[in-house]
Order: sequence, then C-alpha cells, then structure tokens
Amino acid sequence: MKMVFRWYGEGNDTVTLKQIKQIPGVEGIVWALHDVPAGEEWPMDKIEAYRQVSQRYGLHLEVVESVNIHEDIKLGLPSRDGYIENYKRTIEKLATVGVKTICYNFMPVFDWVRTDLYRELEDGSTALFLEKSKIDNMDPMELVRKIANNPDFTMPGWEPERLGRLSELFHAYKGVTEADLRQNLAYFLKQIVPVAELHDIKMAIHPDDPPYSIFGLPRIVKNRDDIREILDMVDSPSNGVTLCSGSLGANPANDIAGMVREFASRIPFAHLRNVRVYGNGDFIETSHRAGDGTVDLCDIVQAYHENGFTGYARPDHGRHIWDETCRPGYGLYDRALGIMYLWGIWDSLERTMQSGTGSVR
Ligand SMILES: [Mn+2]
Repeated sequence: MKMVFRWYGEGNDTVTLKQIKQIPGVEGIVWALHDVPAGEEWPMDKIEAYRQVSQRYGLHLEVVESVNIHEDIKLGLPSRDGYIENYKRTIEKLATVGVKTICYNFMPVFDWVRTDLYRELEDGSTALFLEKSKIDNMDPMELVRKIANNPDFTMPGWEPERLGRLSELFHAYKGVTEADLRQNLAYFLKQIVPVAELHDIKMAIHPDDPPYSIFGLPRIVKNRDDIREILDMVDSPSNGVTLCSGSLGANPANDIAGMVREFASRIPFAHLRNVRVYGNGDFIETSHRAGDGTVDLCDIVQAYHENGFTGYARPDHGRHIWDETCRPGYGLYDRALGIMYLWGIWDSLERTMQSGTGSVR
C-alpha cells in the first residue's frame, strides 16, 4: 500500500507540502490542474511546475485526480473525438513526469453531491452530509430554480451565473439511458486504454457519489455489477477502478471488502474513508475508525492486505476538527489521523502475517 495525499496546489489549498511530508508514510501527492477546463489538453509548463514544487519536498506525483471528461464524451456527441484526442495528448504528457495512475469519473453533470458541507457531529466536529429527501424525486428544473432562488441551496460547481448551462445540460441528457452512457464510456475506453497501456499508466474510474441516480440522470458506477461490466469493456490492467469505500459505502448494500477481493488486480487506487448511513438514506462522513460509521475499514484493509495490495491509497475525506479552516472534507488533521489508523491496521496485519499466527480476526 503506497500512501498518497490529495493536494489542490499552491495558493489553492490550506494544507502545505511541508505538512503533508510530515504525515507518516506519505510518499506522494494526488494532484490535478484544477484551472484547466474539462476537455482541454493540459499544458506542459503547468505540469512541469507541479513536478518542480513536489520534488522540492521529495513527494512523487504518480497519481492524478482527476483528468476530467468533457460532457460531450459522456453524451456521445460527434465533437467527442476531438476531446478524446486531447485526453490522449494529456496522458502522453503526464507519462513524461512519471504519472502511473489517472483517476477520473463518468458522472453526468454533477461530480459529488451533498446538501450540507458543515453538518455538526456529536463531538462538535463538522463533516459533509447528504439529506436524501432533499434531492429525492426532485425534478432537474426544480433544482435549477432552487439554486437560483435560495442562496443556501448550492451544488458543487453550479453557481447561479452558470445555471443557464445547467439547464442546457439537463436538456441534453434527456433520454440518455444507462445503456447509452455505458456505450459512451466503452467508446472512450477503447480509444484511451491502449494509449495508457503504452505509457504504463492505469486509468481508474471513480464510483458515483452518491452511488445511485440523482435528478433523473443516468449513473453507471454504483455497485459490483456496474464495476464488473466496466472492467470487462476493455480487458486490460490499464482499465481499472478507484475503489472509493466512502462513495460506495453510501449504499449499505454494497459489500466493499467483497469488491476488493473480486477486483483486487484491477484496483490501482484505493480511497479509504468511512461514512455513517442512517435508516432514511441520509449519510454523513465520519472519522475513519470502524464503529464511527457503517463502513468497516478493518475488513476492507484486511481484504487489500490478503491480496498483497501494492497500489496507491489515500484517506479520501476527513471531518473538520480542532477548529481547522479548510476546503470541505480536505483538512489536514482528520485525514492525517485517518492515515495513522490505516497504517495501524496494515502494520498489525503485516506483523501477524510475518509471525505466522494467521488472521487477526
Ligand atoms: Mn473518493
């Protein structure tokens, strides 16, 4: 397990590389050019700037999250080919600075969705929260109206000034089924994976967050069957999955340890975090500790360990604790605590294996 830590870049993150370097066992950053719009080729000078700054702290940049997919690719429009060509050029450039894994998602319109970024937990810390009834059965146009009329109702990336584009996109996705979206993903992968293979890079699709359809939009990375189908689209180690225990864990029916066991050789990147799902489907992100949420990270880490996992792992999100001011879900403290918890499990499994006493469970 190679531990990495997401960093949003100089002037774009409250956490510093100096701090990241001091978290035990962290070898590299998970990075992206956040100012390059989806679909555009990443400029080499900006990639090179990341290389230089990470090198100063002895942190590698082998994991990129994400190179975003243009909506025209997801929609299967004729203009997709140009965007796919740009994507290939970006892969080639990333290979020159040692990138090994590229995380991406294939979620229409919205990346992750929450209804509250700072919901208070019992201990006074705050965390990302989703109130399911707020988004359930909501007509997309009602959502657009809500964002426009209520300053407290926001969706990531959809500020009131971009709402025109949002209704346009909803219109474009009208009638696009899960089968269509799958076909468009397969089209993308068949072109991209050979280029990734050639450059020893593993593509790793991130599950949908939350792992079910929202606002009537199709979603195709929700569970074990979905992932199996995607991995079968192109049978190559370069066609992999970012197994996110938090995203998948928002549906308690998902057996994440079971997925680790089934897909082990196709998971270049593990997102390890906990989430507490309530009876009504609401969920809140919690500390990593098993028991604080409904995701059993002990079991999941054990499944990785059993399979000799040598891929990358990151603690994904954390709560906001100790009065830290930070990007929602991306503070230093709780993610660092999460890493130590993960190492605690991992190291004790290593020790048990070496002493030959078998399973710790
Ligand atoms: Mn994740």
